[in-house]
Amino acid sequence: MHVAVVVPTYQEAGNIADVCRRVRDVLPDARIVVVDDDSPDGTADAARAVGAELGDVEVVERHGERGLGGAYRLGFRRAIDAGADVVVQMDADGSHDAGDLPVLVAIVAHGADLVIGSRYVPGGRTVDWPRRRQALSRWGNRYAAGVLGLAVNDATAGYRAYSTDALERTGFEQVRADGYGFQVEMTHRLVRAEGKIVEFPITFRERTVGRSKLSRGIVNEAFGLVLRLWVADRRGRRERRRRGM
Ligand SMILES: Nc1nc2c(ncn2[C@@H]2O[C@H](COP(=O)(O)OP(=O)(O)O)[C@@H](O)[C@H]2O)c(=O)[nH]1
Ligand SMILES: [Mg+2]
Repeated sequence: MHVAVVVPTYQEAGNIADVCRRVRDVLPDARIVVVDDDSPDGTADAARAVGAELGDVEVVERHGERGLGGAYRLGFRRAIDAGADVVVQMDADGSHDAGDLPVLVAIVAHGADLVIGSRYVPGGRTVDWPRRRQALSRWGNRYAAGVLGLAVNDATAGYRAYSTDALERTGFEQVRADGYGFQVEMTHRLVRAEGKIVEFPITFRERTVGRSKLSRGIVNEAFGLVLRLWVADRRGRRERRRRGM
């Protein structure tokens, strides 16, 4: 079972070495794919330096482009091309505990299409998040799941593992959404495809180094995206009814 861990980075020079070391400690055979968007703080160089020490760290640099969605699309493709059976996505800032990796991977190995490291199932939590941030994430998730009927508690989560087969079936390269919207749209695609989704409780810790890059604009984009997906679902249902399916 080949595992690749895709880590998108923007301005994470102070974090990237630690996260790569932690991943290597728990999954000695995993490939690490860092996707950096030309961070001015030298994140890519820091990633290459730690890669030289650890081995099997691929540093992919995008120039003149920003955005989490694009970084994931490219990182996933690289991971699949390198032969991964399981593709994990993980933040660089220490919010996601590498200690959870073995169980996330094991759940996929046992047949799940997607396992979400979830803050909003019993046992899951967020630590050191300001109340406002917590409320926004909690209600954003209720809104997305409620409107789209997702039956997933943490559709915006960025700590996940996909089976490569399921990932290919989602057509992830067609997803245009960015930021939290990317996570929601990927979840929506898998739910519609009747994929087997498992939520595993995690503790999400606010970063201690650097700062968040996900802005108000990204949040608003995700709200609009949910409505667009809802409209598309309705259209699809009507179309199928008309064709008598
Ligand atoms: N490649 C790339 N990575 C990004 C971008 N924006 C955020 N990231 C990375 O995505 C992860 C999550 O972003 P972060 O700012 O911590 O979001 P938050 O945890 O929701 O506050 C981190 O590893 C970031 O470095 C981007 O535009 N491009
Ligand atoms: Mg973060």
